[in-house]
Amino acid sequence: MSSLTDMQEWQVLQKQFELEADNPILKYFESGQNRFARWSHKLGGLFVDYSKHRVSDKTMQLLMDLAMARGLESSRDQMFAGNNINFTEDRAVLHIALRNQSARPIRANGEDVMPKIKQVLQRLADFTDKVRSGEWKGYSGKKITDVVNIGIGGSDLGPRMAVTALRPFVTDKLKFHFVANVDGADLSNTLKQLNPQTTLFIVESKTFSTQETLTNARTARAWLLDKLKNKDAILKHFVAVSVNRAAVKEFGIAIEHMFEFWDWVGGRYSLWSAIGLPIMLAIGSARFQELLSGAYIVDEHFRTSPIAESLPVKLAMIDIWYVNFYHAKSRAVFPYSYDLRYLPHYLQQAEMESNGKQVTREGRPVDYSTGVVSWGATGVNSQHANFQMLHQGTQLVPADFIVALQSFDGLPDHHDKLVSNCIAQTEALLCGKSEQRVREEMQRQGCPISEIDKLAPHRVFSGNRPTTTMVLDQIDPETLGSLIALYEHKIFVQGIVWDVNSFDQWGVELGKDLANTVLSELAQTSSSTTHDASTNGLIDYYKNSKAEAQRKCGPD
Ligand code: G6Q
Repeated sequence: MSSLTDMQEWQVLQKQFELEADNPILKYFESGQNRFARWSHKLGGLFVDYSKHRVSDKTMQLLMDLAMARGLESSRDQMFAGNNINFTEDRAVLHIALRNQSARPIRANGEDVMPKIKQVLQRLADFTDKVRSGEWKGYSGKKITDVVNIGIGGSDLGPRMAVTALRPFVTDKLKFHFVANVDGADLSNTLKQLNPQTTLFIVESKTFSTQETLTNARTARAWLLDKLKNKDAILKHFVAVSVNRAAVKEFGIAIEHMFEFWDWVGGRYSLWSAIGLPIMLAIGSARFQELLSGAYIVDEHFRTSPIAESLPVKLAMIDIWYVNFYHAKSRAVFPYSYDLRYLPHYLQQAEMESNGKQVTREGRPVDYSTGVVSWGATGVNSQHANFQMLHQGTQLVPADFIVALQSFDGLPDHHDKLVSNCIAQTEALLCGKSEQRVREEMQRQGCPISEIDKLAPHRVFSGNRPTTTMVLDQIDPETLGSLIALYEHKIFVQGIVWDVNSFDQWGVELGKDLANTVLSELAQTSSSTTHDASTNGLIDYYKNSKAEAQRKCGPD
């Protein structure tokens, strides 16, 4: 047994599970319990209802006992104090410093990081003002009309999600494009839409060594030089965001056009840093500040609240209840918002890359699940696609439903329908539909008994399927900042309970190494022999097919 499953608090929870696993959630709503009021929380522009869960008051208390026993308070304090909690990379984890709105210094390796954060923020704001006002001109003297972000993973998903989510706040003077995939289709399709004289490329890469990003950036640079015929054009059309000054310089981007961030900002936690430049260009520096302020509201709640009153802790522990006791294999998020359509992708990276780990912080294999498959898509589209399995499938899939009180589109009829669908789905998942009710309905519709017998079982919904509903005042920078920070801290709490390092990503690094190894072999004419038989076979199959195609197309 591991130190987690060996703990008394864990074993008490296991017994509690045996007692309560099949309890209907509806029982917790019985009169006098006031559960909706007690199991919901208003934090900044977020209202979170976590009452529709298979968690009793007693279970919640035991989950909190476990969180306390895992030393959550001191781990949280260590993060805020700038200790090197990402110990496999010997780094602090300070995305919280990027949105610190107080005068409180935050130190990494003894140095207060706040002055340099403010300095870079000011440079970003100055640059943003110049581009948005048209003062920043392209090489031929024209204003910028299109911004292309070239980056992948943490250097893509955050800006892409936020620029899309904040559509009503985005300037109509600039069009935003995001290129991530090394598949040439991504870049070439984007380039087709662009005028080189009015395009600004932002190359975002923490390391500035990522194959996909550098390949896209080099091709974009070649395209620009081909069109504008002068290498000085790069100065006006390329800026970089990175921690790696030398590589940026070598690429040919002037250091004064590089915006810095630091090794204590993890890629998937970086949208608050200079990686947020596309967001700032889109919504302006004042609105970007609101995004940071929104996150700060949640940071302060997490930093100062007692564990038992902390919203991210509660949400984290509810998930742990499903993952480790019900053995749920996935969790889902359904934004009832077209603008939030990239949120499930963003959260998928945040959750799966942070906690998809197989050893404890001491390096011992875990004997419990450390995460789930995180997935999702927009409501209502999901209702017409994957919700069938949520309602009647055999897997337990706890789900977050996200919706806003206000829409910006001036179509109230649409918005009421959107909201009603969201609420109705959580009700249906909770309440289900019994066989008796199905039969009564069919009888009222005049169905013959033979048909009722045949069809009733297919129309039954077992219900008791858990959901959290998050109602945003509106999808604005501040509320989005709060929402993302809430998920970030939830992920942090889970990492502490599971005893994993949530802030490294050796699985991603592996892909980066392997890609270059295979690539070098694709250029060789001899057969591959250094891999397993399947990998050798695939490499040879590709090389031989490509050679054959070239022979056919070549001069005859
Ligand atoms: C995020 C990961 C990963 C990373 C990308 C891009 O936490 O580390 O998604 O962001 O691999 O890396 P670069 O920014 O270094 O290009």
